[in-house]
Amino acid sequence: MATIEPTASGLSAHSHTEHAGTHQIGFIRKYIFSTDHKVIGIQFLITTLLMMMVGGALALGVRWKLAFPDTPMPFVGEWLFSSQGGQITPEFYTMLFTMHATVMTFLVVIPILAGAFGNFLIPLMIGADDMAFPKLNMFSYWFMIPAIAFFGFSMADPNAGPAAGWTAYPVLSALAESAPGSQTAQTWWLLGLTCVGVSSMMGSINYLTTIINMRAPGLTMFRLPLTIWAMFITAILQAFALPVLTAAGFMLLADRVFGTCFFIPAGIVVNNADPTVGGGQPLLWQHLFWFYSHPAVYIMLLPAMGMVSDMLSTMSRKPVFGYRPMVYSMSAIAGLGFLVWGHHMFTSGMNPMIGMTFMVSTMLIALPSAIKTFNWLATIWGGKPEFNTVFLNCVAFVSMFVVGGLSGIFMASVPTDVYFHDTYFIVAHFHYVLFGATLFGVFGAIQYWFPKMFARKMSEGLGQLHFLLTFIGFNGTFFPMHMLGIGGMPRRYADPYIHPYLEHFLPMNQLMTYSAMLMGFAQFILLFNFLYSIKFGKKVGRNPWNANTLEWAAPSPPPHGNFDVQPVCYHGPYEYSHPDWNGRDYLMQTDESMEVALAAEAGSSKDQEVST
Ligand code: HEM
Ligand SMILES: [Cu+2]
Repeated sequence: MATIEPTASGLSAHSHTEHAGTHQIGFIRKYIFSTDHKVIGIQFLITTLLMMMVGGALALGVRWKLAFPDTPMPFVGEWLFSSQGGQITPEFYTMLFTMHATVMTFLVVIPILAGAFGNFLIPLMIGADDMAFPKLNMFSYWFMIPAIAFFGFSMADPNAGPAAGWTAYPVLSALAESAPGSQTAQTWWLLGLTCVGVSSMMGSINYLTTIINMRAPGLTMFRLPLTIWAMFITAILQAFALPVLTAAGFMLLADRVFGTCFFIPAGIVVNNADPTVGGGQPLLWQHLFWFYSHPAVYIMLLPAMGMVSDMLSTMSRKPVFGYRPMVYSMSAIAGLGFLVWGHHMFTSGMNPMIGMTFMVSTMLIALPSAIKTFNWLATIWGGKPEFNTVFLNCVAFVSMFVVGGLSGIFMASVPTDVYFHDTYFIVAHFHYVLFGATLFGVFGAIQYWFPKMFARKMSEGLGQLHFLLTFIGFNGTFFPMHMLGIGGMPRRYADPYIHPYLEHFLPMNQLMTYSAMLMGFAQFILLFNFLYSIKFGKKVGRNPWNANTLEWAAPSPPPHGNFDVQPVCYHGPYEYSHPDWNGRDYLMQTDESMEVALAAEAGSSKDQEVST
């Protein structure tokens, strides 16, 4: 694409020297302890995709127990539970759901959005040569490794893994005697959580500084693509909410290790141990945990919302409908997100007046969420979408988000939540938002930005096959959970069928498990497609989607320092299909006008296209 003249401006000289420099540094500095945001982004991406497989395997363990409670677990059952005839024990089941949620939340969804895509995209989309603090960036990736190790130790603990769920409510999580896994496993778990927290914190400071300070000339805040707005707002959420969780995690660690009693009340007796001295407040943990973890659900969603907005616009060849309302509604979601944490605690015995306040503030979030949904639909409406993998995944994002958002409103309302709380209804809800929305957005984003990472496209056929199987498997697994929840099936029970009123749910649970297996299998297609296409995908140039944002003006893959010419930004990111245009339907942010763009295109030498 010849939209930039390869004149030697100040930056191009600078980036060429840097580029030359990278050839001299060795393999280890270049690919392992790299400070290049793109390498770090790809490191995050590959690590999180592998963690997704781990988290998926743990989930299949949970599903196995619920569908075939009396059958030995395949592959590992005989080895792990030889004394139980190969059947999953209740302690192991508890570890499975705790670690599944932990891995998926802290090692997959959060780092794949902020870590992988945030890192890869932010400097490229704002026309910068790297992050503001490249070394900090490198540390933010390397802090994930002890996190993975600590969570791994926690899982492999001989006393059974952590037993308190991903929410780690005390006193279960605070008293070592309270459950087999609450001994050392829970301590490892808290250390893992701390490392994840430090990693994210370093990332968020870096993102904020980079976006505020390093935008290309002409790239005003209201010319930023929505992906960057979303990353920016997410980084603010992280910077303000995360310290609360990290501090709470330290306090809980102190309760376990140094005998403090922040969360332990007096006089509790568990497993015949001496009564606790206490004086602390278990509810304090719930407040601190959810003060972070409600905003965290937006940390797990907003970046995907931003990326989907950009992808839908490009794929539909239309501007995003209502750009500024999109920015304002993301800000509103984030701002309100700090006021609603109590909706996770309606059944904790809180004063009904407070419950009412949290209920109203939670319902208010539905407004900006609805604005975004209608804007996505209006973006597609009247466009000329190509039904490719990217588009299909984005449409799945929007529709699954609607399902998840609507079940959220049921739970936001105190009278219904008192019934639904801790049933499978809530499990349905958060999987629709976290998997149905976020991960479909991520699958689209992988396909969409892959050509920038590796100068090749991923296979479209495999991409659509992966989408189709995942979509069917996903809905087969999670939709019935609404019915189980309404039917009163509690979450986190190793053997729900001891209650006769749940026996008739067994066949439905089996259907869900078969669907989950299908979905798990489909992820191998994604992994194969990803790895295969790095080497054998179809070669493409700088801008294979005819998109407008700055990253598509850089060479593919971008060298160290990113751009061959300092990008200058002339307008917003969504200039598509203007009725007055002839010749082509998009105008890149670096194109001064359509005339200049077409002239540059005509004057470009062919080898420039190929050399990218
Ligand atoms: C319209 C938007 C939403 C509303 C009204 C809403 C409402 C709620 C409520 C009231 C609960 C607590 C239910 C209970 O404990 O009984 C809840 C739980 C949850 N929500 Fe949402 N939600 C919304 C969007 C989201 C989004 C966007 C995500 C993630 C991306 C999300 C993830 C979760 C998770 C993970 C839980 C469960 C936490 C747990 O107990 O393990 N929600 N939601
Ligand atoms: Cu919440």
